[in-house]
Amino acid sequence: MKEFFPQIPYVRYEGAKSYNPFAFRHYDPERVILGKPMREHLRFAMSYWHTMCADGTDMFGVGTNVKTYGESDPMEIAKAKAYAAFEFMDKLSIDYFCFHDRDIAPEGRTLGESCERLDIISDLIAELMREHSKKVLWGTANCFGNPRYMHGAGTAPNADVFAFAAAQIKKALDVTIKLGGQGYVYWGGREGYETLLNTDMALELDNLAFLLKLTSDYARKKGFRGDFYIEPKPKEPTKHQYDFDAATVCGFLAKHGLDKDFRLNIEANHATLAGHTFEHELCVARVNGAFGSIDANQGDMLLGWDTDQFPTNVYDTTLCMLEVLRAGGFTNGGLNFDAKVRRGSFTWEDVALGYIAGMDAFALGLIKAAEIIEDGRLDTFLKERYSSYSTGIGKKISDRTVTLDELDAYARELGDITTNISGRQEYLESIVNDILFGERS
Ligand code: XUL
Ligand code: CO
Repeated sequence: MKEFFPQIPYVRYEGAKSYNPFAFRHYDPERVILGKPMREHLRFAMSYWHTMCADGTDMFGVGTNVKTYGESDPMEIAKAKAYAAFEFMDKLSIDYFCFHDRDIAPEGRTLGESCERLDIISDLIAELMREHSKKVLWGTANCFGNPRYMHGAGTAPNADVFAFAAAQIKKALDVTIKLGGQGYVYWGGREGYETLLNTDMALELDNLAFLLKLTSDYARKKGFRGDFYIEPKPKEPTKHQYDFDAATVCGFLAKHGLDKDFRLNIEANHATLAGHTFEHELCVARVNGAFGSIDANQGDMLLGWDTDQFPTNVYDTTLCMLEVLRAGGFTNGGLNFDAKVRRGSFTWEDVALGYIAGMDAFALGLIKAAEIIEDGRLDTFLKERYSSYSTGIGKKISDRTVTLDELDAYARELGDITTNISGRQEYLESIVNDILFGERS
């Protein structure tokens, strides 16, 4: 078997003191944290599009890491890419991958030809998955790249485009099911608008919901038992993306009766583009019963677009993993590295080093989040802060047994309120610092 990446060794855990760049310093897959091995907590996935396809092309220049794998015919490239993908996952100890239909097989001249190509490549991928013991975290359809989707897919003003998108998603679901995918993501690539002057928002949103319903019902009928995820993003490529953020998506799902069957795939960089923290989006998902999966990356706070950088900020990964633990951990979801190396990091070694950095950052995040929970000071503070709801009038409010007249009478007796206590934000932030960097850590 041809080796595609002789320059990348099999990456193993060597401990925090290791200076070997091709070693994990923190990700020790079998280490048990809060009763579960790290590998099961983190469920790392490789993104096929960034890792195997994206070559660094930007609007100012061509690719810097050409990803044709020694082939020139598009189907031969797709096959070689599949072999390369499994070698890469093996070397990085990654158990899952995520893909768009068009990442794994090139689009044909007709929908029929595209589907045939998908059949051929997904047969090969199924075989490689068995051989290498890899699993699909989620699949999806690229309904944004082809020019036909210039005005959107489910929200297109052209009914032919809606029909094409529905058919494309149907096939992407077939392939995801065939590969045993544990989830299916809908990222509304161009589901949004550039100007309201040419947009019928009500019609577009209703059509989008109908597309989700039609296709998700189809998958359930075909026996798909995994999760459907919506991936919120506020802008880019369109000026306004309908799936703006977690709260907007939860409202949309509830309005259209889709909330029972859909969860969220939260992406760090999308959260910050929406003006939220990563942990805020995860918390909104959790409290709405919609926590599902994560696209792990980080943005650049000085830039206004989706830079999809490998996540290295341990403060953020810690607060993220705290949310994941509070949500009870992943079920079908996991941490998909929707991340790419910078254009100047143009070698395959850089791609491997990017993954190592990201996996170690999340391993550290998990370790530190578990320490925060075991330390208990944050949880105790939180419980105490709301303790007025456990007794007296607060208990009646909690039990929903109080009447407005009762509250009125009670409030009149209060005089001025003297029972507020400090929020202690600075102290709480210092606890997090102690756990991350303090002497005891
Ligand atoms: C785009 C993005 C996508 C989705 C899958 O910003 O995040 O790659 O994750 O379509
Ligand atoms: Co993403």
